[in-house]
Formats: sequence, C-alpha cells, structure tokens
Amino acid sequence: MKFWHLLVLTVIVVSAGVIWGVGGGGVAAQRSEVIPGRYIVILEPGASPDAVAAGHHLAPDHVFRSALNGFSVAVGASELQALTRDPRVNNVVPDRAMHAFPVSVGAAPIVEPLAVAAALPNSIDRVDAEGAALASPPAIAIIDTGIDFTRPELNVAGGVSFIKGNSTGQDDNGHGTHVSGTAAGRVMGTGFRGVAPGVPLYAVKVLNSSGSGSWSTVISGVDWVTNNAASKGIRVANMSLGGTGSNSANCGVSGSTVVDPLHRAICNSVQAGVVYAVAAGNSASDASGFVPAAYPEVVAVSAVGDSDGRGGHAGPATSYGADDTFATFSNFGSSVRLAAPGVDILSTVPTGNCQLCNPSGYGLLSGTSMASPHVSGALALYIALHAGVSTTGSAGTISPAALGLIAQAKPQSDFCGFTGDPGSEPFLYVGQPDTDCGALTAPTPTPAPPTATPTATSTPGGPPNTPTATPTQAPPTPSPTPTVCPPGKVKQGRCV
Ligand SMILES: [Ca+2]
Ligand SMILES: [Ca+2]
Repeated sequence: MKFWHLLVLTVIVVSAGVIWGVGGGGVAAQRSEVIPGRYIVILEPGASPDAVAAGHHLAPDHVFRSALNGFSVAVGASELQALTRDPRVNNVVPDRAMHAFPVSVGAAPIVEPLAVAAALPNSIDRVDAEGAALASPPAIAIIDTGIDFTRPELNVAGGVSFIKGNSTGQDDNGHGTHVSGTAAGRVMGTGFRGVAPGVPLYAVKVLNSSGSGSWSTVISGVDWVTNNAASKGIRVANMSLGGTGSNSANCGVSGSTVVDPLHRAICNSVQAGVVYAVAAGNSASDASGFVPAAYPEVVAVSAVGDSDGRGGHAGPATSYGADDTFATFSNFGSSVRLAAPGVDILSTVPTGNCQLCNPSGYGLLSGTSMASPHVSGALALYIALHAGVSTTGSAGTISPAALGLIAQAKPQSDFCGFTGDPGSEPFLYVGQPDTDCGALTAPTPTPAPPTATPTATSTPGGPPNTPTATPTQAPPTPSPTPTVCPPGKVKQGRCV
C-alpha cells in the first residue's frame, strides 16, 4: 500500500498583518502584535469576574477563574477608564496576538504531496523513543489548533475550544494534530508512532483555522488545564505557539500589580503540577524575545535538523541545514532548555479540508512547533517511569520531572548531539532502550488503552476512517527515509 504525505511550509498570517517565519519578529512586529481595542482585565483576589463585568455592562469574551482571576473584553476609551478606576480591578493590559510555530514561507499554504511510507519517523528513531512503552501514563494537554478526533493514531480523551465557531476542539488547521502525533501517536502496523504512544490527549483549542490566537485565548487554555489537571490526570501541556514578549520578573507580578497575565497564569498552572513544553520560536533570534519561551518556568525547545534518524552527521542535508545541525530557523539562547528534532517531521494530519490537511493523514512539517511535542511526549514517559516524581514547579524554575528529563539529555558534543547552536542546551534523549541514536529496533505494538476512543466510528459527513493495519510480530522492513526536498530546491515552499 502506498501512503502519501505532504511537504508543508505553511504561512501564518497574523491578524495585524505580520507574516511569521524565518527572519520574522523584531521591534516592529512586537508593536503590531497588540490587538487594538481588546483588553485583559485582571481582578483582585476574591473579586467576581461576572459581577465586575456586569457592573460595567460588559460582555466578556473569556472569563478566567483558575490560573488567573479576570476576563478579556473589547472596550472603548471611556469604559477602559472606568475599569481602571474600579478598586476590584488589579490591572488592565492590551490583548496581544499569538501564533502557531511551524516554519512559514510565502503567502499561502503550500502542499506538496510526496510518495513515502507512513513509517517510523526519523525523529523518533533519533531520540531513541522507538522502543518506549508506558505504564500509567499521565495525560497531555495539547494547547493548539485542536486535535482531529478521527485519527486512529491518537487517543483523544476530550476537548475544549476557546475559538468562536468551534465548540469541541476538533482541529480545523492541522497543526495541533501534527503536534499530537509526535507526542503520543500509537504504534501502528506501518511502524509509525509518537514518543509516548497512546497517551491520553486533551485538545485545548486556542488557535483558529489559520493558526492564530491571542493572549486571551491562550490564557483561557492555560486556565482550563489548571482547573482540570487533577481530575483528568493532566501533568504535561504542550504549547507549540507564541508571540513577541519578554520575561517578566516574579511571575509577572510587580509589587502587587499583575503586569504580565500570561506569565502569571502559566506560573499558577506550573504550581498546580503541570509541566509546560513550549516552542522556542522560528525567527532565528534569541528566544528571550518571545513568550512563553522566555519564561523560566517552562521547558522551551529549539529545533535540530536530522535526515537519517541517527547521530554522526552522516545523512544528507535537511531542508534547513546539514544533518545533525541546529535548524537555520530556530530561536536560541539561554532561555532554551532542550533541543529536539524539528525539521521535516513526519506526523499525523487531518484528512479533511484545512490548511495542513492531507488525504493520506500524514505530513511533513518543520518548526520549533514540531520539536516541542517530542519533549512533551518524553515528559509523559519520564513521569510514567519515575513514580512519585514531582511535576510541580515554582517561580523562576521548573519541576523535578522537567529537570530529570533534561539531566538525561545528551550534550551537544555527544554522538547523539548536534552542532551549530549559539546556545548550549542539550539534545533530547529518551533512550528506551538506550540504542545510542543509531540502531533501529522493532517497534513494540502497544495495546489499545482502556479509554474509549472516537476512532471506531465515522464522523457523520466526515471522511472514512483510515484503515489501521494489524501490527505484525515480524521485524519491520527498513523504513524508507521520508523524502526531503534537496537543499536549494525549495521555491516558495514547493520542491522544484
Ligand atoms: Ca534509535
Ligand atoms: Ca543524522
């Protein structure tokens, strides 16, 4: 059977008109990321968002109750003045744009179907996650464009949406589904799998069908995760997204004023026991200019290019640099905690109609967006394999679970490492079993988890389910290397 997948170099166009990707960012972009007329209202502890909003005759877009106390709303100048004079209001800050972090090129989504098998992804082989198995895994929240509930590879346990017109968290872009397959794709008969196969996923939709959102939608997602972490067993969250910004001291609180509500919300969530893996950004600049990557309470992840699933620089060049080198688009710097594969990553996408959809259900994407979920899956593995490890972090630092995963990462100088990074973060290493970033071992079929999955039924009006091949006990045939567009052959995102 032939599988098709796509080479996607997608564009993320911010509502304010900024095009993100290689070389994006900078001061001009930072100014334009403020969303005119929209504000995040932070309330004093104990004040009721409903009462304050009603008192000012406002209808909030989003209400925050767990990671932050407040709401977001569109207001004019006089209403804004009245809000800032209200003693129940701690602070009012402008809402800002946020976006997914796949690499973007050109002005329209580019889809390039290529004939390759949906085999074990090189990136899973590269971090030696191909043999990893799980007992009592924690759940992962994918804070993104949603997840395609119909993918047979994904164990979607639930979903929520903070985007108008979408109530379930079903993915209408493809980015979140690709991220999900990398973090937790089940072991398939084709050899495909993610880092932590079959882990329950929660779709937390904060980005729209174009991959764009705002601080208020992202805070809503963090708020939901914080509120549901204990009851749903969520101990890891992935945020392959970001916007311009910088670290704010003391979890975003200056004196008694919350000056950075995103930082405050993430700190509260981290203190509630959720480890955050986030994309460092794709602007080939210091990650300290991007949030949430700049916050010291998250695990910010940079991207490395690998073409053969092995260390040692012996593979052909990737779309973004030589084999086993720092991706040319990746952000860098001291706020980055880990590096992981992020170039030409093979993972799941929806089969319907969307920016990153493909009839095959698989696609290649590049970006720090694709590096981060390798770490999210690895965090879930680490937590499952280290009973009792704490996932709770505090202001200015990350949790023991995150520190433990970083401690088992490989130095850049190792055979499993890489070159070309201005910073010094180590390379993600899962090592289950430790095959030294080289030997391909047979994937172990994972029994379907007890959680009921939506994969057994067709979505009314949706595409038919992709047939799932029966896992075989025979050793897999050597997996074809996913086709990579040769260097210099990418024109406007198309392989020429
Ligand atoms: Ca391997
Ligand atoms: Ca390599």
